[in-house]
Amino acid sequence: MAGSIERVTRAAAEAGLDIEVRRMGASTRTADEAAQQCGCSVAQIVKSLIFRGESSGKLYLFLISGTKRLDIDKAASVAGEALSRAEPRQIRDETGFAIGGVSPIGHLVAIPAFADETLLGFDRVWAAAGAHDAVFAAAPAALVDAARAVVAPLTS
Ligand code: 5CA
Repeated sequence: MAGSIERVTRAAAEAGLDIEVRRMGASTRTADEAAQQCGCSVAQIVKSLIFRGESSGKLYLFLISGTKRLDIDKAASVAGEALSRAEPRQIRDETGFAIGGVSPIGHLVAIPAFADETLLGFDRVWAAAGAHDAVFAAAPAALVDAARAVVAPLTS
């Protein structure tokens, strides 16, 4: 998607987050693939999961470690409504990113964001940068701030 990596870079700069986007030249679509390319543990990969509010139709972003599963009840509790998986088309229209490259920052539309508290236990994490082979590293607290994410327990 044209301009999506630039959108991530700009959002980071606006948030005061110093990042270097790396194009790996191989797929980083899944947490396992991203970890392989980054040479880090799967746990240090940040998954940017998009769900849709069943009442409002609005999207929500949940940031969790690559080895964790989102607890849908905990996610619904912080969102304040029941959630279901978002359609790829709505994800693309509102984030500006295709699935596999959804970044925690730089969305086209403001999306309420939440981060699992276990992410803060790492020195450094890696997240998608808007394309299926693009990633950036950050300190988790700085990434959570840049994403304006509310920290909560989101995994089991
Ligand atoms: N680039 C990597 C990590 S840096 C990445 O984006 N991983 S991810 O986990 O955040 O994004 C993949 C996620 O997209 C999957 O975990 C899954 O929850 C979601 N996904 C995959 N296929 C679909 C689909 N058809 N509809 C909605 N969500 C999907």
